[in-house]
Amino acid sequence: MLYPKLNDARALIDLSGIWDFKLDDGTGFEKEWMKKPLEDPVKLAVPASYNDQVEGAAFRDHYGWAFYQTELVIPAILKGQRIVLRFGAVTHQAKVYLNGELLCEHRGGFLPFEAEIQTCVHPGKNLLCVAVDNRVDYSTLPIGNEVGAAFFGADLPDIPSVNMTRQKPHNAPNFDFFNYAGIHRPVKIYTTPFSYIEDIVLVPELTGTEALVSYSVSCVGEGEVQIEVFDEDGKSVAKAVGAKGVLSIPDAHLWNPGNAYLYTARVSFGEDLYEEEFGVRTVEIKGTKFLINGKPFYFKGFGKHEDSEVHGRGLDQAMNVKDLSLMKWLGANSFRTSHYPYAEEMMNLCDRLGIVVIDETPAVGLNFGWNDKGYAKFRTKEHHEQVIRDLIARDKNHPCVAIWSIANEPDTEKQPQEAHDYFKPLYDLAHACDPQNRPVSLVICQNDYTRDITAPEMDIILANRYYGWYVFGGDLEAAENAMREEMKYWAKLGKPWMITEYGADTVAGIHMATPNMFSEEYQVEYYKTINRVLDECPFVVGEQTWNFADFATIQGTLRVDGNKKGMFTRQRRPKLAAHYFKERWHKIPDFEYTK
Ligand code: GCB
Repeated sequence: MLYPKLNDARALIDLSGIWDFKLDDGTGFEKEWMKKPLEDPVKLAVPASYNDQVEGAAFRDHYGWAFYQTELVIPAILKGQRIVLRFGAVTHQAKVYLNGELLCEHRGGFLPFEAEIQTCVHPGKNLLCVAVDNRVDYSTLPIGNEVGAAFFGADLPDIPSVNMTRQKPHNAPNFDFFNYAGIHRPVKIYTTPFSYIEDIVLVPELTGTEALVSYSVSCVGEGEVQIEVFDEDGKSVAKAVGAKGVLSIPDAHLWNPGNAYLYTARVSFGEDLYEEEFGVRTVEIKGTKFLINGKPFYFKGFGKHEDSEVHGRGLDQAMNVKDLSLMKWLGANSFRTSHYPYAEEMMNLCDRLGIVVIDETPAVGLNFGWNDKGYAKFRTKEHHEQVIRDLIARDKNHPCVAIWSIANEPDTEKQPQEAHDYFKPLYDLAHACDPQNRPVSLVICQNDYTRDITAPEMDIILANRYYGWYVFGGDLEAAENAMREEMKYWAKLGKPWMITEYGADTVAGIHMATPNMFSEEYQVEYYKTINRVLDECPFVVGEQTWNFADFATIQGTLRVDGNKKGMFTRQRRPKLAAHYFKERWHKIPDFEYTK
């Protein structure tokens, strides 16, 4: 799906701003709130999560639907054009109404969707209403618990003598980040002529210094496709006619981590025009090495969240710029979009700045306790397939994307065969969807790794490990031994391996000469300990710490004002560990760290 852009052929209107908003009291659909202006609405900013914009537990802890409204004025000059209403992301489920009529529905809170509206709008003011549902359960991604405890002990297990009834239904997320909801990314209107460019696929390959870029353009209507590639100086370097073909760029500039170079493919079709940026770079696995442009790459960076004060999970462009600036300051070169696809604006920034991205689906929480039905209880398969298709359709041309992660920490151990039967087809699907055929994997959790038959079938092992925190917390000697022991197992597999999460909750400002857990010194000692083991293993291709910054979570006995494993506070102030990594990562080259 193409990102909406303004150009000679296409108009673009951003509907960001202050909208009317009302939490559903259970009667919203029955009383048809979508048909007339909301009564007594509050004013809310779009895009942003609704939870932290207004005081009160009703907003923070809302369960179910909420209604957004704004007036939509379509300028008369857009007449004669195809007009599309596009949402960057609405979390988790949306029903969109235009002038009281249902226009479209969408499931899944982290990917774009759009609908043509030229036949549903009239001159002057139109009423746009978006109903948003924040409920998570065994059919959604991410997963919400339907029975039993929420993540990290927010609920007690059933005790017969205790009245366990809650007053109100509530979400029980099976994931460790606050279940923010709302219109999280920009809402835009764009136009195209009626014969238009629907999609563009670009696949670069290298032969010596020449880049061969296979392209295909899908269009609707009548016209001829013309494509021309420009370099960063605006010089034309290749062109072709026809919907499919191969473009040759002699002496191509490569897109490299930390040193990005972007070409622009200018595509025209009849009256329509679209410019897609792309990079010439290859990604490939050979033995235990992860190669970018044919050279062994070492990932240095983070698991992140889209999370900031007040905005919640809503697009915060200044924070995105700041985060990538802090990564450069540290000598980091990569991050994972844990635990859902990030905003397109962030992906564009990573392309521009040469940050390597592990692009993850929202499949988090596919795990279970010993006594329940395991995989049989999840109703996610088709939705999971859909998000893989949609994520790759959205991000396929981004040079920053190096790996697709189809899930975070699913249970691959207690029911190994069931896990395999669930994930292997999804792995195959991801490969089939990606025109660039990038490596595909899933992120495994700390468990009895010898029982896991799913991870070894992935292209690269992505592993979250918490020796020294959840396992042997406070005993770094035991943590080091256990980590070293485990790595002997992975050494035999003959695949590249990277640590995608390791970390220790750290409250900024707690200092100790003899470090205890939660102190800034313990976080540093913890990382030094695990890094010692990583540095011994030539098949390790990267280290991504958990987390880039402190972030909001559900309330519970294991979380003190959120998850504190950040290397930065939620306000992006560095903890001691940031200075340790700054020194370490500036010494570790992007390429050929391990021979
Ligand atoms: C994990 C999860 C991540 C949590 C983290 C933690 O393994 O993947 O979502 O936030 O552990 O801090 O416990």
